[in-house]
Amino acid sequence: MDKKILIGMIPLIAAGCAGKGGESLIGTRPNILLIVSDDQSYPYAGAYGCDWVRTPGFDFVAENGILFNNCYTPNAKSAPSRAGLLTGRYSWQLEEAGNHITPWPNDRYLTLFEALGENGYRAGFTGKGWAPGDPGKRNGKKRQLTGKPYQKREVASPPTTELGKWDYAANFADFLSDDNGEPWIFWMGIREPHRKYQYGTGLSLTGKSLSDVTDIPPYWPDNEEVRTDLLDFAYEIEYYDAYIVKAIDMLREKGQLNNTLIIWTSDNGMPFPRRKENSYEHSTHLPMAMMWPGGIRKPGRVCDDYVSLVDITPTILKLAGVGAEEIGMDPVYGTELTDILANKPVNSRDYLILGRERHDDARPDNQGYPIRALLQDGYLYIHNFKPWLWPAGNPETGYRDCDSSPTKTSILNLRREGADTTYWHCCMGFRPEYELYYLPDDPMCVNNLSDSDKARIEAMNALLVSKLKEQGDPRMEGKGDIFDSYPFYQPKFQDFYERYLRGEVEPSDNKTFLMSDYESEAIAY
Ligand SMILES: [Ca+2]
Repeated sequence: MDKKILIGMIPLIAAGCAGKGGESLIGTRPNILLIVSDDQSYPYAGAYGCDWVRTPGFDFVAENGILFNNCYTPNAKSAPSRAGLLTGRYSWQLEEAGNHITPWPNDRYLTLFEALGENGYRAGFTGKGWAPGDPGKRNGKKRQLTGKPYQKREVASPPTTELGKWDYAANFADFLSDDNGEPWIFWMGIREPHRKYQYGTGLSLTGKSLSDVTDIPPYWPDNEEVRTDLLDFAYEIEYYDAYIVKAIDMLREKGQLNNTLIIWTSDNGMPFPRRKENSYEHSTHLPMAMMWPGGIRKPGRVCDDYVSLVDITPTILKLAGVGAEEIGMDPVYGTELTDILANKPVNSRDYLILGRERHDDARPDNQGYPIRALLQDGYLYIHNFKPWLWPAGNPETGYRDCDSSPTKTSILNLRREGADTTYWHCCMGFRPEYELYYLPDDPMCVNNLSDSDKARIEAMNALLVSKLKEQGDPRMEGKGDIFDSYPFYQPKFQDFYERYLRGEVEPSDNKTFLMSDYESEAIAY
């Protein structure tokens, strides 16, 4: 059957369902506005009670929809996290696309935007889509994994030197004006609060003071550099929030707000040591809110269920009234959330699976840092498969699995000066093979219970392994190192460690990495 005809029939079927119970949202085909910020951890938004990050836009969406208290990404790094969101699959189910800065496999793993774009939805994006990496080809053509680009509109004079160049709202207006009568799906790829930040602008542009910052974790020094860094991070969130307010106003003016599901989240945790790239609470726990005046029942709710970024694709497919495989995608492994939107009793998954393979070019032999983890009943169990590797990357090449920052510099300098090594050990030092944290008591993940609660580890590990086997995770079959064999998408990343030690590359400071991070002396451990 022609798929376009098939999708055209869905609303009739769905209308029948809705008529009986009045509650089902399946097949109602709303427009979808998916807002994905870059590197924003939970709870850094006003709606979560963080009063030094002011987010009227996010708070509005939460107050008029659902605020999710337990949304996590399986993999706390841009490209693999976005790949999971776009396919409804875990990063270890996506071959090369499960790593960072790699090619997306040609003709494989059709994304939600590609599939819906060919089946009755108009799909587009602005800002950062699936990145960084090479999207590869499908049927010989360069792929558009997040739909058609709308990138023409740029900000004439951004308030700091380090903000993204895109005018998200103006590009979204261009997309809306291309209306062809189909429902649409739009990826608002926010560049903030990715590094780097213009130092001190979080103070100079907002009237805040260093004492406004709360909850400095015990693994960072509480000093002026760290507090300034956090306020700069907050400023970038506040900057992009204003663009979403504009986008929502635009939808209202066009009469489309009522029939648009807004999903607002991030791709991974904040770019600070022991956060982004890891599997800890502030690495993987993300802000999320959804609003849909014409769909979400009983708006103004809070949802405490465990929700994963891989749940977004199956949810949107349900709303579109199509199955993944029916429109050419691979099977999805996320859990669809339409019952949560409809305020129906939810008998959902009571655990979340997290993990990672290779992120940046941070170690010898192009090795990653393999982790799998399970979150259940407030406990976070982490299995570090190779505890003999440097978790943040090798010191002699600057710990490249940890973005450069004033906070990182402060931690590195305190060790070099012999003043304090505690922070360095927590953020850069080796880790045990097993970790266990009870998040309600220990959200910073510093009190490892793995030695005192072996029964819990055993039970959690059994569940984790059984689920990963169901997912076909190569690491469960002793084939996990295949992730280290996938090439980076640009030669400059490949064998970086060896080429640097041989003196074949002269790395210089760039947006993400500073030469001052590189350790010139061996570190006794
Ligand atoms: Ca990111």
